[in-house]
Amino acid sequence: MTTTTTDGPTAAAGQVTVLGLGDMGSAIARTLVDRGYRTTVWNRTASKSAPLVDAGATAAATAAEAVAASPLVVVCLLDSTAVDEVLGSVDAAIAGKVLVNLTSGSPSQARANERWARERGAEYLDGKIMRDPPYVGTPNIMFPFSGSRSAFEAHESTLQVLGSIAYHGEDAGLAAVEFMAQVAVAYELLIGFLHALRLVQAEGVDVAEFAERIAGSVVAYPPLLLSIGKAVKSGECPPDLGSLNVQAALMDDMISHRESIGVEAMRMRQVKELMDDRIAGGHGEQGFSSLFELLAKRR
Ligand code: FVH
Repeated sequence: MTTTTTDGPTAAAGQVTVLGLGDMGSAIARTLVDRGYRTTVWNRTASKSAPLVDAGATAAATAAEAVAASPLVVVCLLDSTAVDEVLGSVDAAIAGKVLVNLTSGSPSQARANERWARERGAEYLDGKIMRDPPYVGTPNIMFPFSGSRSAFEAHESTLQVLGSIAYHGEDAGLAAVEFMAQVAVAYELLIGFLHALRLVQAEGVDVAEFAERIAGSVVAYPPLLLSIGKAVKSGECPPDLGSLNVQAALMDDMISHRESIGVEAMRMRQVKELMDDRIAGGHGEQGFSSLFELLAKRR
């Protein structure tokens, strides 16, 4: 995987089309206009192109007309259903273009889009967006890409204008794999955090002050994440937060404490069940990382 960060203003900027002018598509188009790209825009609700036209973009009447205007076509729509509808209306006009789809979606949708583009003589890059619209055009937003390597290399300097970028490989689904996994970690962490807030609030502790303390203690997590990654890769799972035997002894207290103050304990019960399963299998001396072994069969 290669990672690069945002460039400064581009002197000899090219032509780019942006399909989709929601919050994110508009931020992308605005950034391209500001960096000197001749930018053609299209949106289902045509009125959303007005601010961009005022800024210097050209509005096209149809998606196919917009695609015809530029060698590089960036798509940023709500979801894969919208992408299918818009690309369906573009169809053969995509021939000879590089199609960059930044719409959130699954690896299989990305691979299907790659086939769709290839069958029509276009190159395909799938990209995902790892932060909010205000960060577009800064190094503080990450865009993982996958798909055509030649398309990525040819348009790398333009893609860098949008933020920090990383190329994950020729399999078009890999950017979505990265996106789905990163988003999953965020949601798992945040739902755990919300449970903890509920817990401290039920005990009369100030939630905002607790949040400040947690913000301070999460700096200890990166080394733990790295060691768990190594443990899972090697299959050797030494004690990390202690052995599972020691960790499991705490779980009943964690669960009964939550239940006694009316806080939902489902997630802690799930963790305990996994620990008990590993211990019953003779792995009680291993660490938390060894729960990984149980996660595939529970799909
Ligand atoms: N906004 C964010 O913070 C997040 C950050 C992380 C990545 N996401 C993804 O970016 C994609 C676009 O999100 P968005 O914020 O621009 O979304 P909206 O502002 O709701 O705009 C949606 C655009 O999609 C168009 N659209 C929807 N359905 C259709 C359709 N059937 N045919 C044609 N266009 C369609 C919509 O058009 P209109 O309603 O204005 O006519 C907007 O252009 C998304 O994948 C996020 O997950 C953003």
